[in-house]
Amino acid sequence: LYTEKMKNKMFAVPMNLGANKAGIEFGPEVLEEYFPDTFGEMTYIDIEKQRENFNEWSLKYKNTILNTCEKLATAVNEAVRDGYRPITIGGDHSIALGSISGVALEKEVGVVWIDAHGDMNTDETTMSGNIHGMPLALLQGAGDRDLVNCFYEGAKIDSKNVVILGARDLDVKERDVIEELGVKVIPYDEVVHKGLDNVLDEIRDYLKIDNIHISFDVDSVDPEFAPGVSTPVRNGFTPEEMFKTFRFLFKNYSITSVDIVEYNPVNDKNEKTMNFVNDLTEFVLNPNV
Ligand code: 4U7
Ligand code: MN
Ligand code: MN
Ligand code: MN
Repeated sequence: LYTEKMKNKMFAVPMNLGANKAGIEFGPEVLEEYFPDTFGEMTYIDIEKQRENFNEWSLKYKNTILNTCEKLATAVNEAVRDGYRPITIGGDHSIALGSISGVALEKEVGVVWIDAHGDMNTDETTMSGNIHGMPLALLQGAGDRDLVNCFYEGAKIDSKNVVILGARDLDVKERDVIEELGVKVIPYDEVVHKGLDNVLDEIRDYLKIDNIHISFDVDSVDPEFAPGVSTPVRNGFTPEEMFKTFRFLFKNYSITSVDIVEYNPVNDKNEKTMNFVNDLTEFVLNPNV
């Protein structure tokens, strides 16, 4: 057992501006209402609307997102310094800029980014202008300077310590950013062809760093099992595969911190996604590996 028992501290960030779509902001409150035992102790980061420059179409709601990420980073950083494992419940994926910045000031971390998408766009490559498609590039120092300098100046993570797992919807220019930075991508296709066990062994050989932050986007899971997201993409993980992946990561690395993002209750069917997110969060809070 690699991961020591750590006290958890949970943060809720009801942000939807990074996705620019309604629904994701209700994630934390719906989870808290249905599963108070799991989500009853969350500290909410409130979202203070900032004045925006709407001529910057490629960075929608940049100022409000940056302000929120800096508040989250401050809270997460304090939790890490106090010996907690911060768990951030979204909200859209833009908030990972805050959570990871907060951890990275204290510890050198690698990142396993579990997602149907790469989230490696910059303001120059994006086709949507939505910042939730950019956080992983920003954390490596690529993209808008103000966002790159969130919480403290410069890159927060080293590209060689990053793995994107489960991708199946990468934009053409986003691929160039991935290639330039040299980020390892394991598309979901590869999981199918090689088998999950082999892919996980490959990650263990590749990521030569003890501290890992897991950034989990619910849309990594197949929409059959997790329809409650804003940007569903077919052919993704089964819930069983995701539990196996989490068990593997907790067993082999020191998991400093976790994000669980992009759950959208408005798009859910039969509460499938909500139940899955609760089960996964329960594992994260009490990982019996
Ligand atoms: B998520 C997209 F164009 N790549 O940049 C973009 F396909 O956090 C999607 O992974 C981004 O859900 C998805 O807008 C961001 C699009
Ligand atoms: Mn994402
Ligand atoms: Mn995604
Ligand atoms: Mn999404």
